Amino acid sequence: MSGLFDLRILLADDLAFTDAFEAELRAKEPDVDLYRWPSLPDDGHFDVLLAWCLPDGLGRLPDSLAFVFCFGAGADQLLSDPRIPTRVPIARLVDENQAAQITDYAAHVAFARLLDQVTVKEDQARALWSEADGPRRPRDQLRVAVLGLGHIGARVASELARLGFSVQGWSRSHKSVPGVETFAGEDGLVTAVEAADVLINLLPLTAETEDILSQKLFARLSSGAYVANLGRGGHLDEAALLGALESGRVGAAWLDAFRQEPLVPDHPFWSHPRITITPHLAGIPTASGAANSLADCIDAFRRGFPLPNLVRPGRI
Ligand code: OXD
Repeated sequence: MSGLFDLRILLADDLAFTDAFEAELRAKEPDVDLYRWPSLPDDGHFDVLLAWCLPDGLGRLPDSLAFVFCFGAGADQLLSDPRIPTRVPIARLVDENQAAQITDYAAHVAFARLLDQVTVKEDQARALWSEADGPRRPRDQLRVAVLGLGHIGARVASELARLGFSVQGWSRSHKSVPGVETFAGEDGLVTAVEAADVLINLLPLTAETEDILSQKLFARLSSGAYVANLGRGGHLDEAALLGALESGRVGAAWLDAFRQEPLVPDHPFWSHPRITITPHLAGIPTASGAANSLADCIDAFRRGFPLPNLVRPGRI
C-alpha cells in the first residue's frame, strides 16, 4: 500500500467518472488519490480497483492491489476474471437507492399483470372495446415469486408484500423476509414458483443458477404469467422463453439483462410484441450510495476489519 492516508483508487467504470461521485467520495474520504482509467499513477501502483467489469486494456494488476470494489450489485463478471488474483478480496456495492429503483421496476411488472396490460394493448391495437367481465382480482390474489433474497431481492419481496401482493421468495439457503413465504433448495424452487402470476429473477449468476429460467420452470407458472429477468442474461434459456410466450404459458416478459450486451440488433427479442427490453437500467447505482458503500470498505480496510459485502474473501 502507498501509505496509510494516500490510498490510491483506480476508478475504472464510466458511472464512477462523474464529478458527483468524486465529490461524494472526497467528502467521506478526503485522503484518497483518485485516478480515472486509463490514467494510472506513474509507478503503476494502486491499492483499490473500482470496476463493474475489468477494462480490456488493463493488463497485469499490481502487487499493491488490496481489494477490488465491484461497482454494481452482481459481481459474476469479476469473479470469473482470471486477471484478479484469488488472494485479492472482492467486495460489492450495496446502494439502497439502487435497490429502490429495482423495487419500482418489479412493482411495475406486478401491477402490469394485475391490469392485464398485454391484453389491453393488443385489444387497443385492434380498436376492440372489450368490457370487463367483473371486478379485477385483488392484489392478495396475485402470486408473485421472487428468486433471490439477497439485499435487493429481500427488499423487492418485502415491498411487494407490503403493497398487498401474495409473495413467495426463493433462495439457495433459507432466508426469512417479513411478509413473504420463503423457500429454499431445489424442491423449494418448484413450490415457490407454483402457479405464480409474476416471476421476478434477482439471483446472482453461478453455475447452479445458469439457465434457471427454463422450460421446466415456466411450466409451473400460472397461464399468462409475466416474467422479469433482472438478474443476468445467463439465467435465461432464451429458446424456452420464446416457446413459453408462443404457448401462452408466459404472457409477457420484461428483460433487463442479456447474454451479450448491448443486445445484438437482429436478436428476435427486439421485435417480439410481448417482450419489453430495457438496456440494463433496472437499478443504476447512485453517486451517494456508491460513495457510501466504497467508503465503508475503505474504513474497514484501514482498520484491518473484514470488508463489508464481500463476494470473495481473498487471502489477506
Ligand atoms: C449489476 C448492476 O450488477 O446493474 O448488474 O448493478
